[in-house]
Amino acid sequence: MSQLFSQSRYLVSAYRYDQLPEDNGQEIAFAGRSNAGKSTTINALTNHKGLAKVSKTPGRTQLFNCFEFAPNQRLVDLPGYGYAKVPEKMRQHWQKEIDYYLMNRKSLIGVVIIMDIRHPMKSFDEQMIHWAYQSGLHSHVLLNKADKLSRSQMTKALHTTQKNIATISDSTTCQTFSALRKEGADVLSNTLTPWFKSTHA
Ligand SMILES: Nc1nc2c(ncn2[C@@H]2O[C@H](COP(=O)(O)OP(=O)(O)OP(=O)(O)O)[C@@H](O)[C@H]2O)c(=O)[nH]1
Ligand SMILES: [Mg+2]
Repeated sequence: MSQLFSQSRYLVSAYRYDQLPEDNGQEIAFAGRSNAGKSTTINALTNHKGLAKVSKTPGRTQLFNCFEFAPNQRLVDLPGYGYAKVPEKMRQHWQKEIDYYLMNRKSLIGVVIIMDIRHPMKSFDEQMIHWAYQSGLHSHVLLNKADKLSRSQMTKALHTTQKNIATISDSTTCQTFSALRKEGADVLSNTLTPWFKSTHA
């Protein structure tokens, strides 16, 4: 497994786009519905339990949380989308900030889209894949919480999702994953490492 992400450290949390680190270097964003496991995935990838805050309460990540694993190379944990219980004002705020971030962030080179394997390809997920493809960004889908399914259900979900993705994008990759058990962390790490152009790729 690539060790690229194991030196990650917490950098900053931003409530607004203009509080993010300077827009240089390269970064990838972790996007997905609230509670899909974005923060747990960052912890599995970096092998740092507790680096990104995990909660049983959906809507927990209400900031852009930035982690740096090498000079000017970052992982960004985005607030979850689509959680109805988040107050309307907060939802609007985040919709606006995330949209602005996705449209304007020059250092953004790719997105990891995290879905609950039991409920994949919701409307926002599809939009994110479509947008990444159109924008020429790298994109990788994680079917997370695979530990909740049997092997055959898991394989079926993977094939169905791959077929659905192919109707939107021919460059988006997809894998099954369990952030909780770190199953698939090596595949994830090996997929993301070549996205970063540098001496360690
Ligand atoms: N069974 C199982 N549970 C998981 C897995 N990954 C995350 N969880 C659980 O799902 C819940 C949400 O995980 P988070 O990582 O906080 O999810 P998030 O997408 O960051 O959520 P927000 O920050 O609210 O958008 C927690 O209770 C995790 O322990 C997994 O692979 N398997
Ligand atoms: Mg989170």
